[in-house]
Amino acid sequence: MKTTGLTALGAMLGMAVPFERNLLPGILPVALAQDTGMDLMAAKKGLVVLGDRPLNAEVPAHLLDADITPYEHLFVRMNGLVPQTALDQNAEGWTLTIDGEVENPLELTIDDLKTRFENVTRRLVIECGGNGRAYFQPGTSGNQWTVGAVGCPEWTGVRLSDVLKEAGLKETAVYTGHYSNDVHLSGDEEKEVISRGAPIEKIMEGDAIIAWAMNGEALSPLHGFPLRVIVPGYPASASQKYLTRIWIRDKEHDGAKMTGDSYRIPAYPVAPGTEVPESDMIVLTDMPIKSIVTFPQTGAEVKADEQVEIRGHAWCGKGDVSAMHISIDFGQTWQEAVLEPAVNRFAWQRWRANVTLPQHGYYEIWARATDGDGISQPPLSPVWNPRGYGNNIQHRIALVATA
Ligand SMILES: Nc1nc2c(c(=O)[nH]1)N[C@H]1C(S)=C(S)[C@@H](COP(=O)(O)O)O[C@H]1N2
Ligand SMILES: [Mo]
Repeated sequence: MKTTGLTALGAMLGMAVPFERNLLPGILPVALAQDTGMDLMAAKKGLVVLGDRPLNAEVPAHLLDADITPYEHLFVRMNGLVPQTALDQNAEGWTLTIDGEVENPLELTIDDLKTRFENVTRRLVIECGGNGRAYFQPGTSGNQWTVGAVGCPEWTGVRLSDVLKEAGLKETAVYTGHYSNDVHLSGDEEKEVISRGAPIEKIMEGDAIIAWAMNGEALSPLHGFPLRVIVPGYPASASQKYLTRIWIRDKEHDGAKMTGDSYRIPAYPVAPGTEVPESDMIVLTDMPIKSIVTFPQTGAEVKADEQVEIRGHAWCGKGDVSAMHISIDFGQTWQEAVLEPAVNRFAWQRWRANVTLPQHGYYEIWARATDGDGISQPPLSPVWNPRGYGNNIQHRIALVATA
């Protein structure tokens, strides 16, 4: 067989493809059809699938009512394909490498992590940087997430800061770079799917963890089996699943989806639709203050003149929600909700309010959280950015009051 001068497709298949010019873009050769992880969605309940290649699915607001988001109601965001090791739930020989700007590079087994470092269990919000993208005008490319690319499961693992202390950070250490073994959509094993990171300062605050369990069970194939990072407060793209390596960098990490306009926003506010030069784009870090109404379900019927409980969650990338308000009159007046304290830093906070709708008819509940700096969620989409990140527009639900 002649294997020289192959096209990219030929190289992938390992042989010439004589009629390649007839293959329309988007038609994947059967021989390359991979498992996209779609059958794993059977155990998810009520999610809205935005795409199957890569697999992306969000959660309707009313299914996010639990304090601890259960497996079946956690959103899924894949940039590539679920790796075979995860599909097989095979962690045999899995190691995590810590290298780069460290005194003692480490190669740790999962057992090493479990036994050599203090184990911690924390409720930590993960929210996709693009959650809310669907509300930007003009629209921006990417998954059209509405409100449900967020969740707050309970994670068990070790502090990433403890592991980095053991590795001994050099003076030159400034950023982490996260790696995994998921497969690029092209099937090309050489191509990185995603490799993002966080400033060392953020990691050394001690909130970021390397987790092996979610809600008391081993991580699932969709959520990073056998190890993942959780960098709470940051867009969840920093929370690498299927973690194999953390490369300590001497500069801002420049792995896949760290550069260009991926997870980056303009350094200054721009008018909607503006083309922003790459040099003026900066990495998206703390996610903005946000809240969600999880009960009642939008469209629910309630009785006029009777008290109804409205509830949901509030969270903030800086970790401090200071107040929660709701309005039943399209934002004319606001009532303060009762805001419960967080069980730990970066867990979402339950809020509740009782309202009485004065007469029969159509109402909306608008929800607005305020962060520790006094910054509240806007009633309209916040500052537009080319890729539609960080939209913390107030969540609204509809209620019908019957006489
Ligand atoms: N290895 C790997 N890690 C990843 C991703 C990915 O595609 N591959 N997606 C990231 C993004 S963009 C998000 S929003 C979260 C989603 O986490 P979840 O699927 O567990 O909800 O994982 C992050 N970690
Ligand atoms: Mo994401």
